[in-house]
Amino acid sequence: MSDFYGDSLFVLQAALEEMLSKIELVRGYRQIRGMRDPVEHYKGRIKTEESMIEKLKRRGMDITVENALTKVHDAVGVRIVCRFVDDVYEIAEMMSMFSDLVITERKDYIANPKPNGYRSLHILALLSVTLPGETRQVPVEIQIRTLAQDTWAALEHQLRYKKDVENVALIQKELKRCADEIASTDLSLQTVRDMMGMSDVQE
Ligand code: 0O2
Repeated sequence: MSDFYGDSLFVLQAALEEMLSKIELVRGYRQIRGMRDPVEHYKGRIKTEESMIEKLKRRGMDITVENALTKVHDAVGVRIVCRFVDDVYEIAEMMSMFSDLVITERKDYIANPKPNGYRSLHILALLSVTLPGETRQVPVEIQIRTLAQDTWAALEHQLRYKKDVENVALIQKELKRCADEIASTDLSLQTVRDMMGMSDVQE
């Protein structure tokens, strides 16, 4: 990946490590207060060179590292998967409390799903990465969603890149139906959890 990102790869890696450690901090902080761990799992990645170049081209931008790090916001991305919808917003709230992570944009595709049914909360932020003698502002994207939303997104993502799939229109329609059912079931599960008095109990 250093072919495209060059020396900046080092900074992106530092930013990714920092983001993953912030997620662990949030979990630990809640744990010592006896609060439920809302994070089912999480992962992070540096956008591949191919994917970054494709995105720059799609947006009609020059293929430069400068553009990749300033105009595209997800060179560094983390995805946090939660069990319940309210966990998504709780984690978002806690991630926004770090003074070295400044939120620049919030895209709530749970409240406002994409036409294909995609649901997820996206937070774009600038992370201050401190290096010897300098501090860099690195754009990062935080995607937060429920387990069911994540399963849906992974399947839909595969459809995009899979070639020779028959009945694409039918599959898309079915995916949209699943997305709506998931939204409804996610809320029902949350209601059941609350009825059980488990909204903030450590398991
Ligand atoms: P990858 O391979 O996951 O990194 P744009 O990509 O320009 O349309 P923008 O402005 O960067 O969109 O932000 P947006 O739409 O919020 O999407 C950013 C990322 O969210 C995408 O990154 C996907 O990871 C995810 N995403 C957004 N919409 C969908 C969707 O309909 N289905 C799925 N499965 N994922 C989605 P990339 O760069 O597209 O891809």
